[in-house]
Amino acid sequence: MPRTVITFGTFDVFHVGHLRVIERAASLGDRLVVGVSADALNLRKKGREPVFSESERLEIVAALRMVDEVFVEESLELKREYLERYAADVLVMGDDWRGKFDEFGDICEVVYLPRTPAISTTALIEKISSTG
Ligand code: C2G
Repeated sequence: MPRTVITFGTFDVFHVGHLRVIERAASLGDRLVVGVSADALNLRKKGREPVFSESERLEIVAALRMVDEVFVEESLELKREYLERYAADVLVMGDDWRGKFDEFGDICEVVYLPRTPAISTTALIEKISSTG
């Protein structure tokens, strides 16, 4: 049986920290499914609109060679449903989410990977805005 890995994220202003977590997630199994946060979910979570729209972010993530399937994550509350729908064997998240998804350990393995230091969408937005 192929091992399915699933991960979630906004992946706004796609950067190398995003790429690395996706690469490392893919290396943990045979098939990688990525849930990309809906614009509305992002607004609720972070209080701002993403720079790139949901369909643009989905298109970018889907184009990566290690990604097999993408879908829109509509709500954080639906995580169990998504894990079941995609028959996930492993849930991977960056360690900023450490402990937050442990409850799903009954249906899959839950792995938190270290974040890539010193890069974030917020820092990039600030850097770009301050570049005159
Ligand atoms: N990430 C990372 N290193 C960074 C920045 C991000 O490893 N320097 C990881 C995060 O830990 C996460 C993924 O990249 O696993 C996507 O990050 P975000 O786009 O910030 O995702 P987030 O808004 O946290 O959405 O259901 C969970 C949410 O949808 C996660």
